[in-house]
Amino acid sequence: PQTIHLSDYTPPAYLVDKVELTFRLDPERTRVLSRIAFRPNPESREREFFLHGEGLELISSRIDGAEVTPDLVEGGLTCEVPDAPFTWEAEVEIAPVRNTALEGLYMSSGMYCTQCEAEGFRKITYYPDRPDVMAVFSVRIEGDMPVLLSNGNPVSSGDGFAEWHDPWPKPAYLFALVAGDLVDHPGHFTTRSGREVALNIWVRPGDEDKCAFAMEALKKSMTWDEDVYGREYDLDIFNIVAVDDFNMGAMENKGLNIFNSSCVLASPETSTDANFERIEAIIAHEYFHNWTGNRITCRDWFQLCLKEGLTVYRDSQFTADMRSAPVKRISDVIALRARQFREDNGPLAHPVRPESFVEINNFYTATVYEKGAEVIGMLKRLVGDADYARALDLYFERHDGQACTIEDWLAVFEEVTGRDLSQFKRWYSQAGTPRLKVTENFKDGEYTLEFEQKTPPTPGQDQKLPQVIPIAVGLLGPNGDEVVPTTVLEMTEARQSFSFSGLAAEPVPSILRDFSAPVILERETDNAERAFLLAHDTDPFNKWEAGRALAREGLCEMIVAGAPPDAAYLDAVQAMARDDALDPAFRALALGLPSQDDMAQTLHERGHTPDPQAIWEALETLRQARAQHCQDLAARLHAQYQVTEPYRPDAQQTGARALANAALGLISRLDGGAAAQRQFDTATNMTQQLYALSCLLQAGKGEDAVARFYDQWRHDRLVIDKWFMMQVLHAEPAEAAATTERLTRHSDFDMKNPNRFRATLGALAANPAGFHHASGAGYRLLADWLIRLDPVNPQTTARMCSAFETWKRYDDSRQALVAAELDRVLSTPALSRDTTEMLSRIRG
Ligand code: DPP
Ligand code: ZN
Repeated sequence: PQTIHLSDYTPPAYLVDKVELTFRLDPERTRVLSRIAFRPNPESREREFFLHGEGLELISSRIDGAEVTPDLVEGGLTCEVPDAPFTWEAEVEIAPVRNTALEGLYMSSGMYCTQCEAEGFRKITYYPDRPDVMAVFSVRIEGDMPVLLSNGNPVSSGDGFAEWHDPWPKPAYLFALVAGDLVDHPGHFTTRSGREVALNIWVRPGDEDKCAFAMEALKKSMTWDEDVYGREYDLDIFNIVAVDDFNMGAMENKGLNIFNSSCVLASPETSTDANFERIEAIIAHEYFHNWTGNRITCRDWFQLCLKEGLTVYRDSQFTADMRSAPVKRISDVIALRARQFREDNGPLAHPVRPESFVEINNFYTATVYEKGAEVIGMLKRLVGDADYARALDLYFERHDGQACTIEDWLAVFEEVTGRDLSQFKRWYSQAGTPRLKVTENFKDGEYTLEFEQKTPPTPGQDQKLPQVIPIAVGLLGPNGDEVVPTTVLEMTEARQSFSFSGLAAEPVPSILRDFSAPVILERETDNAERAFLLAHDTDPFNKWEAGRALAREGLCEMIVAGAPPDAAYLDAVQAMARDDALDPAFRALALGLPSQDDMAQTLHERGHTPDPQAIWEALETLRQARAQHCQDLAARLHAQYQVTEPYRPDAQQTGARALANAALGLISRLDGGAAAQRQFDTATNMTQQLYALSCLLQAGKGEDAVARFYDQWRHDRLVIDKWFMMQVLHAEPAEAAATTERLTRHSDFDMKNPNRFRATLGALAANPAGFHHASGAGYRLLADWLIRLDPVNPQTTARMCSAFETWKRYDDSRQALVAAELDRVLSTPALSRDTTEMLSRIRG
């Protein structure tokens, strides 16, 4: 397959002024008629006329009304065209019902829907399917479905047809069409300049009672974007549709967002608090794309972080404002380390703005999204809130209606602040997580921190240059008082010192507050100091971080040296959990332990070969010790934080339930599951029910609950996904592969549904001791399923390959087992471009 390079970018040869599409819907033979006004691009000297197209049957084509016979070539067609503006017309036939890849126009539970990002529109008709070609679309849909939707505003509709017009020029990846037997949850919003907007959430009949929360989240998002970024909505109608079969979480199509039903449908009985929070964030994310993504889009797919990094950053600000900022920050860092640091330290490492790809779908990654958002957070910290706001205003004003680059983005910051951001730009071009080593020195009242930064080599990048690192630091005095409040040090050199003078005694530093940069901090310190910071740090992130470090050090000692659980950690965590002045949500997070994968990363980082079984056992031992140590406290917390008011998925109740559940986790280690069984039997919401189920599975007492859970929820696809997932996640290491295999034979298992596939095989990858079991059964089972799914749905298959990305951390025997599986999948005839690229990069 062909590799595409950023450096090869050239502007499009032809621009599009206007697109008119007619769809005659039919599951096997949908006809798509296109009428497209082209003109030569004055900015390009290229005159070859090329249209992308994949899997299309061309019925007829005309230029300015005259029949033509184009050359059908690999990936599209070419044709002789006039050296002046002209009209292209084509009729093609496609078969949505046979489209299992879920890209382009496909069918899901009897409805038609589309997914065009990144390159799905070329599966609908011939078109210059690249984001820098923006055009105004009019769409006519013909079909015997009650609801017919497309982008923009409704123009007219009647028996078996509907017409839509989108006045805002857009790239083809934002095109959408939905047709089906859907019911509407309506709403309404008045923008601050007085535009009346009809809001709708469209779902399959039976799901209409699960839309209210998403509707409220949408209204909050619309208000927030006006208040915080000054951005108003720009059409008369905003539609959201829930679809059961969807490769991603959701898609920001102009005026017609399409959502994976798991990211929009919510009710207390069927959704956990975590589901509610995620739905609120994704509704916001897709809505915010209307400005950061749609009105201003990307010039090419290498610039994906321009819209995704910024939009993730915006949705994290939104969640911080709606809920608790510290809790959001801590949760984001946990996720960043789990997914992005893991990616950045393995064979799939790539810059926030990649320089080449084979299949762009493989670059919707934690690096582009989450590290891309971190880069924006750093930029804001460096320039300050006021200049950030000015730069964003200039960005929207200057680039509205354009397809832009990272250079355009940084230029508005340079202009507003007068700063030179050329060194900062390395965050976009250098892959890998910088290691930040710090040493300290105290003499005559002067305290000096010396930092050294180093980024390890990553594929294709041996040498790294120093990056700009904003390091937020505060200093605490020996009695725990803060003697120097948070200050942002701006590190630009490979090695650099910063001094604080006039200190009465040697302070304790709190470094990288609020996780001010996505780096790995390396500092020699001891558990006494970590316990001191856990008790006294005023920065909530670093307070949590201190507890996390204590746990991690204790676990390392247990795994590497066979030490018993660390008493200092047990005391410190108990003192923290007991402190009712602290936010319950924070305490629940601080009661969390590093994940198995986190420990494997840490051990590998320190030169040890991680043993997944030993990591699992150490975590089990520590959990058991903690349960014993906190026995009375756990019973008190579980009782005290029961919510008695009617269910609300807000930060306050969510925090209380999280702490009560954490306490139940401790209790279940000692009572053989009795309390968990009571909670399971009496639960009034999914947060309680699912957590109780997980405790029962953990205690080896899940059999009855698993059966009852299935009977209760067999009619609800999204809840049954949880049922599949829980059993795999909590299977003992030696049984995980067999449990997964058994579930793939269950009549409700359906590999064509990405949610179900991920709930089952993805859960195996998320059970590290099971997946990496020395028998190799986990590797073999996943490889079998990659081979099966690849011809059906390459995108979801390719995503799942990252389960193998850490394989070189492990021992020779595991490496040999993985290598054999990777080679077996790679040698499968007709393996997709998506999966081939992923596995070749992982294989190395
Ligand atoms: N739908 C995906 C997202 O919103 C891709 N744009 O991030
Ligand atoms: Zn996005």
